[in-house]
Amino acid sequence: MIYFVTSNKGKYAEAQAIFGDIVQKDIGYAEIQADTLEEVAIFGMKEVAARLPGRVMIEDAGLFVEALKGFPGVYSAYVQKTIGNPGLLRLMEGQENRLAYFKSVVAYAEPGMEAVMFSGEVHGQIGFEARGSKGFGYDPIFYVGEVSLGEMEIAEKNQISHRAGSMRALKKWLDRR
Ligand code: ITT
Repeated sequence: MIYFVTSNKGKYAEAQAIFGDIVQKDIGYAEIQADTLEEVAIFGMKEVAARLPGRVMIEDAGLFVEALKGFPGVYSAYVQKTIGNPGLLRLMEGQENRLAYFKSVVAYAEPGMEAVMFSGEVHGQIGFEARGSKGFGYDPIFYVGEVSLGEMEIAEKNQISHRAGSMRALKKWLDRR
């Protein structure tokens, strides 16, 4: 049994669709201010592994907008909480370059081993309006082709998403051992 330490139900639902038998643990951990998702994940994993001996995984994700030089990136959670999707759409007003990507970094550890990490990305565009009420976070304003992630069922999002990429890579690694 693997514990997925996250406060985010949407993330958990997506991961569960890939792994099956995982358990959500909403115990929180310190997310340091760092330049990369990898650093945030490594640091978080140290704390989580110490507090929860067993098979554990955590995941850190971010939205990187090209016209905003990668913002909100590692600050995605804070930006979502403060200005939210309407605020990000406002920042993008008048911007022709809508290119953006999501990145996910998952870290996994079990007692007696170094943590391993896997990442995934999905490239798309920031739309001009929010669409759809499925998913969570930035999903309604992130479009792949004509469709926003907020309009996709989990199964559809999991065909293309950053999280599906990182989690499938971890699953493959676990299955091959
Ligand atoms: P944790 O407890 O797992 O940290 P979190 O929601 O804080 O949950 P992150 O720090 O990894 O997760 O996420 C950063 C922000 O990006 C946060 O506001 C998320 O809602 C958003 N986000 C992450 N993955 C997303 C996705 O697949 N679709 C839309 N928004 C996403």
